Amino acid sequence: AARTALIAGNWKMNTVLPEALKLAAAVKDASVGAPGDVAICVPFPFLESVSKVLAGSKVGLGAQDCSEADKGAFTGAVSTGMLQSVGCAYVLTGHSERRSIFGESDALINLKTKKVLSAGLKCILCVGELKEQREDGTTDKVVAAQLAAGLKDVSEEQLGSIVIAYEPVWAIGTGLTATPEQAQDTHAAIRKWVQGAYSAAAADRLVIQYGGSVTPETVDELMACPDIDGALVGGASLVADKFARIVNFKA
Ligand code: G2H
Repeated sequence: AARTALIAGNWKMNTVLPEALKLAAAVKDASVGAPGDVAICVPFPFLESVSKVLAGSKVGLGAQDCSEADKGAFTGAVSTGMLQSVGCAYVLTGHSERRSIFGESDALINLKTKKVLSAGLKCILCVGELKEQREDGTTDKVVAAQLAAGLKDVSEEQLGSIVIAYEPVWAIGTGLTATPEQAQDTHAAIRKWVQGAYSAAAADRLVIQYGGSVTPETVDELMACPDIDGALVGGASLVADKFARIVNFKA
């Protein structure tokens, strides 16, 4: 399928402003000849200034979370309207750290996902199984349930603004990467689920990223898999030369 790859960096809760500006400028330079699309999901306070650094480049700006509400008395929360007004194009939802550390339920993730879509932003919806679930052989079932819940009431048209990030929880920040075969198998299962829930055309268009300890050493073989269309990169996205190599993957 003629899908455009998306390599996205997820900086998580890292950097202070001067570092963020320097790193964003490096990503901008490194992405000039990149084979696919590139985005960076940066901490809220740096969105506006990073957006200025990225102006005129192919690098999209992303946020790591958003509120499920539009506005009002929600101390500490950040709305999709705010994100849009500072130049965001992408928002992550359902990251495993939001699920496990912040206790976000599938129902809340669905509300946030729909809020991102109704704001006209692109949503990177993250799914993935725990180590025990991989060992029990329930990966496909767990991921299907996360997809069904996360995409509840999302139309086929809206699905065009969704990217799925498959991130096996046991591979996140651990240095353990799923083998290309393990990742490919789960990506194929995700595409098959989308085919059943939506259509063959929707499944064919869907960009599915792999996430979990992606490095310059592992990116090429992952990207060579037929159903792996990109990467969501945490740790290695904080190191300018590593991320530069990842965005310039060779498939
Ligand atoms: C998975 C990934 C980015 P890392 O969370 O979302 O992080 O590449 O550090 O495993």
